Amino acid sequence: MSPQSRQWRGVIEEYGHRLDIPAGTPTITLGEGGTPIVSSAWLSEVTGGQVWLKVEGSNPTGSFKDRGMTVALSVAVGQGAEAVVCASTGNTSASMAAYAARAKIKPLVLVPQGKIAAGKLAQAIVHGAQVIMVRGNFDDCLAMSRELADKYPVALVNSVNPMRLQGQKTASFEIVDYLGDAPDVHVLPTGNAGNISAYWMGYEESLAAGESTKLPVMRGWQAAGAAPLVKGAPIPDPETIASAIRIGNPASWDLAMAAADHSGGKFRSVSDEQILSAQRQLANTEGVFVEPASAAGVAGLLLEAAEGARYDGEKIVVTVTGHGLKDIDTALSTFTEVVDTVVNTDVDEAARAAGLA
Ligand code: AN7
Repeated sequence: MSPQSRQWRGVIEEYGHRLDIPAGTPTITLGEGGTPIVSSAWLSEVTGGQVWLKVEGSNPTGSFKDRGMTVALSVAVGQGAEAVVCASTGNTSASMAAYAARAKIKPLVLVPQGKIAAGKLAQAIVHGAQVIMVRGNFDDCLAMSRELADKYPVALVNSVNPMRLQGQKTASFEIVDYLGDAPDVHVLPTGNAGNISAYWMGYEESLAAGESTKLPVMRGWQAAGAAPLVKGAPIPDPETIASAIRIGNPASWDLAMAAADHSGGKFRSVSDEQILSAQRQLANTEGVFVEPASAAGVAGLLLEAAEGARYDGEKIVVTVTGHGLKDIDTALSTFTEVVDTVVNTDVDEAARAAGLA
């Protein structure tokens, strides 16, 4: 890249000095990170605070997973790995497959059969991953992936690999950079709980480095049918339409609980209906199309506002974690009155159909 270029260079080049990774690690990047922070007049009005959306669907493979995957794959390659494995509800596998293709190593993904959104599965396939469907849920796939990595020459890149959180913490750095300080509240969907743990690490490091003056209250939102962190115990059979967060036994349980406790935050849940409603409202009010799981935080903010919570004078950042195009089947399933107007090649007919004439 030319020296005068102002293009974003990916999280390792931008934040390498703040990442705890082995010296001499090569850089496998697709230019991830540097995602938009979009103000939301709608959510600001509803809550009384100032609300921004951190739009992680703008990452190269369409989700926040790319921040962690650039680091995990770079370190794996630096350590001589020839194959990588992950369990996934979809986005981790899409991201891993892309970075593994770039690193020229073999990607192996374990996913719960029939529970992966079509767009994500397509990504894993097209990037050349070996996709193994498991008759079980995500938690079963993660247990199998861990064991595969223990017994065979394949590196595990789920978020139990600490390199993933190193990469994902950079989202906090970007938010602190944009706002000039940490927000008062940070809201995000929570499944395997790596992301909330990574954000918290990033905010703590920003404070320690003198980049910010405070720590946000961390608010994680789960789907009602898959809310182990709300219940306080693993859920053996998690179920939700938000397939990305259909997880019953989060790997980063302790880190996530510590983030909530130490920040004065907590976990709550929203129903599938609330998630789908928030997804649709966000798309047609703010122009931001996110996948169902990604709308859980927005749904939570709306729920608490409806319960009477006020955030006057406070700054709130809501991470929307993945792109709406990942799962169009679920997005369109909420439309009962399907627009299906067919006209001849006749402008007047089109005008009448559109209500213009
Ligand atoms: C869009 O891809 O776990 O709490 O295997 O895809 O850090 O797990 C995805 C999780 C939120 C939850 N939003 O984040 C996987 C996987 C989206 C996601 C989450 C996921 P974590």
